[in-house]
Amino acid sequence: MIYRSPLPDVEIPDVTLTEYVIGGAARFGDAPAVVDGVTGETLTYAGLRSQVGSAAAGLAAHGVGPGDVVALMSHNQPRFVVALHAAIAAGAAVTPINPAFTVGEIEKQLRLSKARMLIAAEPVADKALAAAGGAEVVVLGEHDGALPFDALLTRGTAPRLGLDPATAVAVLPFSSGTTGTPKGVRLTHRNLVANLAQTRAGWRIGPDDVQAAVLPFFHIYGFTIILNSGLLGGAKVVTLPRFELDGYLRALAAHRVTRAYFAPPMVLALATAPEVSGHDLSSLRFALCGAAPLDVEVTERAQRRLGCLIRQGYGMTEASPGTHQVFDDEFASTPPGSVGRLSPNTLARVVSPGTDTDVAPGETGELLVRGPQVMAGYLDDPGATAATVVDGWLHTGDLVRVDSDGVFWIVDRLKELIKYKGYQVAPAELEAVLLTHPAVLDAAVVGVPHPEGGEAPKAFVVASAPVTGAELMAFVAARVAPYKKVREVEFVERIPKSPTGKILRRLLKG
Ligand code: 4UV
Repeated sequence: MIYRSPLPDVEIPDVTLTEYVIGGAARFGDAPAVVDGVTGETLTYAGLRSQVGSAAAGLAAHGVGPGDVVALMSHNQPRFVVALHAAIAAGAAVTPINPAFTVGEIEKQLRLSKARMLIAAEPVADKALAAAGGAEVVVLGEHDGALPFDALLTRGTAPRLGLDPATAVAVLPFSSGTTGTPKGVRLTHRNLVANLAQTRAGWRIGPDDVQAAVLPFFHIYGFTIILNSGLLGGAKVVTLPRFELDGYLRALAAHRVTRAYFAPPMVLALATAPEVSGHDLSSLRFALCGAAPLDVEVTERAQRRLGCLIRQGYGMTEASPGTHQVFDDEFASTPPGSVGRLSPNTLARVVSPGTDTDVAPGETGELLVRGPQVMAGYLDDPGATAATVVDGWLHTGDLVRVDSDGVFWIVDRLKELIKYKGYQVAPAELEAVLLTHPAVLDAAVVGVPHPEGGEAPKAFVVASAPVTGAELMAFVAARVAPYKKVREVEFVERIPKSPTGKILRRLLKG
């Protein structure tokens, strides 16, 4: 049983990501493209196009070209956008790094991605320099020991490269997928162009739109759905470096934001905070929440306060990310709590987990998706790729059901991935850290409910020497970004495992 989109297939232009996203920027001229919601610094479409061209020429003159990987580590700001598209226009693949990472985590991503250059925001330049190894550090601003990004701006224009959009990797975000530690996700130009074209079929984003961009561009939701969809449509994208309720509400009102994008903790804050009523949010006509489950009752409370419907988005890094959409034309009629219907050019199956057998319509099963947005594969990991994309079908690791209108509902997560505030936390990564502690003989990490994060990591530990839970939590916290912290420890006699040594996480979740 194969499910299809209600929309006809769309044509996918045979161009690079940057050509697609800002190739038409000339049409929007001096209209604002990206505005820093804190400083007010504004990059117009004409300015974006010319800065991307000259920085791409500078990067090319500096030796960056096809086959290279450039790492980009920054909060949301207009310079992120210039650096991103300049590196892509120079022919490189960009691997985005979370600026909250520790030096050890940055080193690891640089090593795995084989990045030759690390472009970093000024506030995280010291970490970048400490982690860089053989990679050259370029700073968005100025910082001792790093090449200023502006020094790369030349009078030239982007080189003509003849890249094949179908095979050249444009972006290399990291995701743990259904199992194991984070892996580079090879997203080609075609994957990303396809997802933008698919998304555009369901959403009319135009020059009159203003998109609030607080969710990070280094994550695929911020990257494709907020930033690049906005630029493709000619909208104004207003960047904020982090979510802080009052500043966020002020930005929504001051910029007359029309389209807002949330992760569940933001909706929770909006549902409960009295401040919301003090701001004029009458410009809002679309609000989307995704990246983790969202409670329907919380949704209803938040949308009453906002005066705007909130619907859910769903996708995953490995699908560039969108596979489903609540279309603009069906926004009000799509039930809250669902993730809408299939995007164009996308097929889905719902199977009994671990088998290739379709479940009956309306029954719960694992979602498999297929379409031009599905990744080319994991970097240097053919085993994980073969286990995740089988005969072209991406195994999402999510349990879903489909109703008789073709509307999908995410029911549960089958895969081991933990989502803290929508951010990926890979249990295998935390287990590896715990196992380096001298008093830890064995460890397993699972997600448990958490009031702010939705869920958070809890460690089950077999100790070989006296140690406290607080000591182990501090040990992990010193080595990982704050959102990955282990927030609970339970000591056990042994970790339940299958005969092949696989941790039986469901037993630990209770
Ligand atoms: O790989 P990733 O970190 O990717 C994402 C992508 C999020 C979005 C959000 C809005 C969109 O419109 C869109 O296209 C993509 O988070 O994590 C993927 C996993 O996150 C869970 C699910 O387990 C995915 O496999 N997830 C994402 N959205 C939802 C969700 C949701 N609405 N409800 C429940 N779980």
